[in-house]
Amino acid sequence: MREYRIAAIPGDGIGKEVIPAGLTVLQRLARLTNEFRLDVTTFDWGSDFYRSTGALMPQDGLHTLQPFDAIYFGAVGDPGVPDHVTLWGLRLKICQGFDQYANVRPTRVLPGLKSPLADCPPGTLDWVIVRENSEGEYAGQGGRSHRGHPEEVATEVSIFTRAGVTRIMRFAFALARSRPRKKLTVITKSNAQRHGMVMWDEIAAEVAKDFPDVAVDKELVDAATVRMVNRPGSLDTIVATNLHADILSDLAAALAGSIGIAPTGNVNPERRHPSMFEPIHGSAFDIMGKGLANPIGTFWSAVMMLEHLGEADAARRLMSAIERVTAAGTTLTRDLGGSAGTAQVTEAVCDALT
Ligand code: GGG
Repeated sequence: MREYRIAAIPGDGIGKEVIPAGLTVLQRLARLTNEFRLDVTTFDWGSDFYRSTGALMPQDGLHTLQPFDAIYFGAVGDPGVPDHVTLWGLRLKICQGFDQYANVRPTRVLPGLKSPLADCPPGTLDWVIVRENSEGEYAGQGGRSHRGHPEEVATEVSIFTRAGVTRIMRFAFALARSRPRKKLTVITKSNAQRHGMVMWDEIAAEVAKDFPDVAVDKELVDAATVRMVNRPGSLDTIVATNLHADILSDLAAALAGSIGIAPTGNVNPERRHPSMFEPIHGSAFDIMGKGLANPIGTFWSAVMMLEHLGEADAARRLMSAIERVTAAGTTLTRDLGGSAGTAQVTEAVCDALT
């Protein structure tokens, strides 16, 4: 029996509802397949932990997480704690501390669900967005002077390194190559941002030489939003900076039906550190504690986690169960036009597992 150590970090808000739901589905699947066991340790890190200790996670938190095979994460964000404190204190600390530089965000319209786009037949919107996850606009560099004075100045410095851009570009080209259409769109803002973004374009052209079978094109980030809406079928794999891809992937999720269904993997491709899987949505305090959260993004993230662990068959079975539930259309949460709650969707997906 194969055994995996999973660190579960529900975090804040609806993270505390969707992660237990995801663990229920995962444990049911493990029992059903009878081929692997999940040894789950849950950590109560997040904003409540911050209120009682002054930090979102313990000082030695990364050391604690290092032996795990994967991290299953919920969300961060709390109305009582500044967003930059929660984000940098937990999610980014793990992503950057574990060099999870490839943030993979698949988006497609699941069976039975509808895109808000007028002209989007099934199969048209099927993208994977690769978000550079270690530097760029999230380098954390900058500062403020003359605080509170009319002369106040704040700088937010984006840092792009040749090594950082090359490795994410190689990752994105390889991912594009593994998909049927073998197509990569490189997103920048290299008309206005004339240093780092121009280097992105140059490195993309260099890496492309090693992937002659991948069709590559370039798009400015503003034009990319229009193309996602007007010509969704013209895109397949997309690579973009930390900030650009964060924004594009929220749009992508909405165009696929709801941000509640969208998964992500924060991957350390060299496997020197555990990778982390989470829904892309945040803590959604407005619906917290009501049992209304859509757990599908968290279930789909579990599919990605299983793939990462090498459990391809279990991953396929879980994805099929999710798709059976969306296709039936009878047990959907409110964001998808239904009236079911988290618990009902969880039960429906468990029942659909074969
Ligand atoms: N599960 C994703 C999550 O908690 N996101 C919170 C957030 O504020 N993310 C911003 C970002 O990743 O740039």
